[in-house]
Amino acid sequence: MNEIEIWTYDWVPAGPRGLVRDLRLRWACEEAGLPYTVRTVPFDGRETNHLSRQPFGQVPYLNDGEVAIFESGAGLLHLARKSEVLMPRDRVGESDTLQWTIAALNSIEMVTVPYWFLSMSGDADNALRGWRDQRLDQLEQVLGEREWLAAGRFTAADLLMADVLRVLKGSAFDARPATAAYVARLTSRPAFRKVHADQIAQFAAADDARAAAG
Ligand SMILES: N[C@@H](CCC(=O)N[C@@H](CS)C(=O)NCC(=O)O)C(=O)O
Repeated sequence: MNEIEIWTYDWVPAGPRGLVRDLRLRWACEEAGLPYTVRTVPFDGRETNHLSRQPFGQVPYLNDGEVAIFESGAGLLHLARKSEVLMPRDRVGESDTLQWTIAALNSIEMVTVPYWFLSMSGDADNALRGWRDQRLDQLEQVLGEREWLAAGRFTAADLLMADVLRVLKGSAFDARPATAAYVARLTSRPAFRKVHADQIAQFAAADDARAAAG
């Protein structure tokens, strides 16, 4: 029996397919060889229908035996504690992985998502542009000097950073070749390609179910 259950929506519109953050957890399980099952909660009514499991009405969340955890970063670190593939067991390698995992969320995604949101809301050249570009330039420096963010090898930190970065438009990568190569390298991994295809196929199949239900 697969104890790990990764929860996502039963359907999403076309735009976010391939980008829903359950992909982070699926990807980690695939890399680590951890068996998992994907389960779904209705997208319709998401504001209230699973607040007891995710207090913001979002996905993903994860069950693993007695553990019930939300926030994709927390779920990822939970999985990383189960497999050395995702996080080294030595203190230095582990802390390196932890710091870069948090950096992906709290130094990069914390500006890329609000920047994207303002862009989508019609403010293409918004006030967050300078802040975002500064962070990406600083990361470009780092990635110009190393293949992996932490511990000298693939870890959960790379998985998360690549997932945060891959949503950026091509122009963000134009003058940042190390970042572009890094994202290309990570997203060409077989585990990523599998879960990306799986997520898109799952939501496409849900189109048929919705159509049948009228
Ligand atoms: N900080 C949360 C963000 C989760 C999040 O933004 N989830 C999106 C899907 S990727 C969602 O559920 N959006 C629907 C909504 O906010 O109503 C995490 O990393 O888990």
